[in-house]
Amino acid sequence: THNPNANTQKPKLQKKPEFQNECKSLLSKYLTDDVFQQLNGIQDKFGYSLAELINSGVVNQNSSIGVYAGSPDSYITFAPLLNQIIQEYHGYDPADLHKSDWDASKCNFQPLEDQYCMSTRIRFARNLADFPLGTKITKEQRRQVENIAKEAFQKFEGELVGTYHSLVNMDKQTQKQLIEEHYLFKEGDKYLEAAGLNRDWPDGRGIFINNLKTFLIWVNEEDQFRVISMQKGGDIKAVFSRLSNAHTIINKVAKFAYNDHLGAIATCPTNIGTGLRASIHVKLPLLSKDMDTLQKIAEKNHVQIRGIHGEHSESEGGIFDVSNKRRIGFSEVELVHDMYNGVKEMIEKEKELE
Ligand code: ADP
Ligand code: CIR
Repeated sequence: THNPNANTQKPKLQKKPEFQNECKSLLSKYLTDDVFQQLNGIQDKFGYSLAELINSGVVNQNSSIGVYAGSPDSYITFAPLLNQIIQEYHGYDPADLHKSDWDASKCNFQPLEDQYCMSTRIRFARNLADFPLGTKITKEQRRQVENIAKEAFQKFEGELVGTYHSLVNMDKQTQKQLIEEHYLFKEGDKYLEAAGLNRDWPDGRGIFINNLKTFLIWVNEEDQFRVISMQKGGDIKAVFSRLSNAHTIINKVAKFAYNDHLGAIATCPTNIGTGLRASIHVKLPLLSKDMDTLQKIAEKNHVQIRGIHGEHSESEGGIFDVSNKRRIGFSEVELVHDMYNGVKEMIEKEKELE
């Protein structure tokens, strides 16, 4: 079925798109007349154009970022726009080098209290080298990615052993329940839709779930791989250790798009580098009545506040998803510390109000 908002832009735009006054996206800030003139009409190595790169932020004027890459090469071809977005979001410069450190023994902090911490989740995003990203991938290539993923999952051992569930074969009730329980990605995201990321849905999409339901891999959603470790409570070190182990293993069985400057390549520039988002669902019923203070603590600690059902959702019952905002320029261990520091300070503030 044809969707009018899907990414069917022509390679060259007639004129620079307009942004409403209320539009606060980084796209609207950095797509100046000069940048537009420079990039309009050119394409990356996979044929991805500026029109495609920016469509989501043009269609969805309430975007916070507004762009999605089409391939690893988009970051080079469209650098005059993307470098500025990356600089503002992560504080990362074009000459900086990516850092990585998965040593879980460096997370030597006390588990945060389960009374406040409902659950902890850490994920990283990856995409295969030699393929376009999900925005530009063909149906056939998407199926190839899924097959590579399924073969890789066969090699998991111990705690990571589990089952792959294709979305094509999943009944609606199971899908709904997995989404509500925070395991599965949602369906019909309008930002992804406008970027062409929902084409051929649900073909080629699915989720791997280990037997203990503590380790998951999303296949062919916004990124080709989202590798996730999660469990109830606030034991960040346990969640990180499991993910670190999985990271070692999955790198042996799949070749991911990566370079020394950008680290792991992601579809959204917010996810380049480590691709790591460490979050806690933290319960702050009193502090939630003072959002200014909560936001101040978040900014100071470089953490982002999301609602209970993920990005662009609302909080319920004073529970927030608090996660590291930056994903590059700092190692995995350091970014987990950002999240820890932010959540810890929020809990301390909550206790003062009790
Ligand atoms: P991501 O950026 O990792 O894709 P989203 O914001 O889209 O994350 O959220 C994906 C799902 O993960 C949602 O259901 C969200 O509620 C869930 N989630 C995120 N953090 C946690 C957490 N700490 N505990 C439980 N579920 C979580
Ligand atoms: C937006 O621009 O709002 C969406 N395309 C989502 C951006 C990713 N959000 C984030 O902060 N990591």
